[in-house]
Amino acid sequence: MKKLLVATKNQGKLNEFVTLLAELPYKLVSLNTLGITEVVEETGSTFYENALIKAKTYSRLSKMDSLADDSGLEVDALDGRPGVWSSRYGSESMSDEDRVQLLLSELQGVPWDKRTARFKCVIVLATTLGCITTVESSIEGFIQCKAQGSNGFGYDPIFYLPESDCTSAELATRDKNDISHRGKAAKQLIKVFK
Ligand code: ITT
Repeated sequence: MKKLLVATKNQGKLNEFVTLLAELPYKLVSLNTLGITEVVEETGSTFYENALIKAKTYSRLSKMDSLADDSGLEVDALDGRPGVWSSRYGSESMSDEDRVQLLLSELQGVPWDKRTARFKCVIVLATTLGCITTVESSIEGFIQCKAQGSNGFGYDPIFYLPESDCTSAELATRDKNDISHRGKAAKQLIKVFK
């Protein structure tokens, strides 16, 4: 079976990709499995640029077809922040929980109708032959005032989904994958493979 590197250091993303791409006729391998520890600097100013940097660099390092995801949360009341800085929001040493609290403090006093936000995800697939494929998607929601739920990762506990009437951390993995930015982008990628 052909191998495909899912090039992420984020365990939450990796877990989601393993489920999302299960139907592909590829054996998915992770950076950990390959012992690749290089940290790729995300110097781009868009999700696409960063996903491209990660996919190309890890494909070169692994000599394998590789996919990378660059994603994040855009909050309208913060002019789109943290955006591409979502995993580096605050300081690099902060935990997901610390970042959630920082975001909540920045939004203190912002009324519900102004707490609109979206998760965006760009996935780039870079093959060893230099072929680049890009898919992207997003999901709209609101930043609620306190964290709820323990599934998922990152900002899931404060991302309220009106159609589900709960946060994305309260959704079962399968339900999050059905509607999430990453889930919808991954479905497009599967179509490309087919
Ligand atoms: P890799 O670059 O190694 O893939 P990363 O976590 O640094 O890992 P990004 O630069 O793409 O990845 O940052 C994505 C951040 O956006 C992630 O760390 C979360 O804070 C947030 N995020 C993205 N998708 C999310 C999701 O489905 N649920 C919650 N938070 C998410």
